[in-house]
Amino acid sequence: MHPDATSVAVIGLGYVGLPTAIGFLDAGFEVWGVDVSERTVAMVRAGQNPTGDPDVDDLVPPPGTPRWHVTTSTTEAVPHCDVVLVTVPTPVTHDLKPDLSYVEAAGRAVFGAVPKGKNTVVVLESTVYPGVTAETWYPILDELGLVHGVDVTVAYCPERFNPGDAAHGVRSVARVIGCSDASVGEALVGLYSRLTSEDVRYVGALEVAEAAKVIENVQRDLNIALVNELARIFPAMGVDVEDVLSAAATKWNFHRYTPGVGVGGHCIPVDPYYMIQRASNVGVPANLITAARAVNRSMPVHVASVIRDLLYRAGIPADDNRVLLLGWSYKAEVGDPRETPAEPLAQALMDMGVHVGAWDPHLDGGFSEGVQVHGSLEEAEGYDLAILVTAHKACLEADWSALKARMRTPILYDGRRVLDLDDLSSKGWMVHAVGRP
Ligand code: SAJ
Repeated sequence: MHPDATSVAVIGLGYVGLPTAIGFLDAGFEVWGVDVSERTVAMVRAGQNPTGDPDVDDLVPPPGTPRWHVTTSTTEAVPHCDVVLVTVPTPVTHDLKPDLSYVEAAGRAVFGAVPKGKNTVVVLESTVYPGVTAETWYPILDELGLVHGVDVTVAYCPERFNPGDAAHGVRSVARVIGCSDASVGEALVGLYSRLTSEDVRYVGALEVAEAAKVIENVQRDLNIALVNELARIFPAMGVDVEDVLSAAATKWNFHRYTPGVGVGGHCIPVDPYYMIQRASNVGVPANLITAARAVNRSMPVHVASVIRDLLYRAGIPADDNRVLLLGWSYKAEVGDPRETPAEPLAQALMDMGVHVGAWDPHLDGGFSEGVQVHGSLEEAEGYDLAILVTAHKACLEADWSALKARMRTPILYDGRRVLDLDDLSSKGWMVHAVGRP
């Protein structure tokens, strides 16, 4: 790879790929954006944002922007580029096994298009477990008769994108690079250093960079699981977990996390399964990682049972419970229902015969079957309990007095520990919260 590479292809124009492509364009590169979706390509070509991330709305280049090409054809884009970045999904299957089909398909399309002898550098950015890049892509190189280091060099640079957090966009986040060829690794340091103002370093083998990204999110899942487990223990002792966490947080190296109705998104609840799979492959149990996943996955059903009990103790007839979910998206200020805890929470309530309504100002769709969706909070009335599921600013700033007036019974459950319960109690709400006695 020429140290002064000037052209970059980005395969997959989703919530990571599109900002990455735009970032390299702004950094002065010739950029080819590729996506299999005609709809995505058409929207991007028209200067529109096909992702759910509002931070991208104003960033998509208008039609006719120089050095900016968007196509559905990998074959068309790759020959123009010194470096190809692959930012495709790496979800887990219904039985929680890693789904590497997108990585495989993208690799096959890219390697099938690299010019012989050009040593195109192909970088996987999607989150995978250690070993995936080599195990998935090297066999394709052999199959296509490509020589590593002559026709193509493979590298790994995990995306560290934080949806809804402009402060940690692609141009302001540290990166690590793994590659079997140190000179290519160092050349990629130069390339990514033109993208981001933060630290970029070559960390050695592919597996080191792959493992770093996975454990970043595994650690986060474990930390959240700890506070969620404490949120079940302390109320049973008559103690509010938030009081305990506030006290503990006075210690200089206590890292505070917040208990909630559950852990959603395409990163935190997913990446640990990659690590579990890899540990299983090498015959070493991942007991703690597995247990943390079980704790976080249990929260929505736990909260549903707490809510059912609250309704029972309030004397609401068991065959006529109505619960309103405030927020559905997995994360505040983001319109993304993937792995949202709202789904199992709503399902558990509906399985108990509860009528479930939902309102999320950031989502037009993605709600579970059977949930009554409200386009505006003003439409919601006659409920017995409202639960804050997603800490959207619009939820926090809702007209709580007006909502209370429309409730059949004014019971409020703060599922994210972000509300001023004393203030709401003074407004006549019967307040409860996760982790509170
Ligand atoms: N959550 C809690 N308690 C917490 C923190 C989060 O219950 O203390 C829940 C959230 O409500 C959400 C889920 O966990 O349902 C995930 O939240 P997140 O803040 O981790 O957001 P993500 O999933 O968008 O994670 C991304 C990740 N970024 C990358 O993978 C590049 C993660 O590594 C970042 O640490 C995280 O953003 C971030 O810092 O916000």
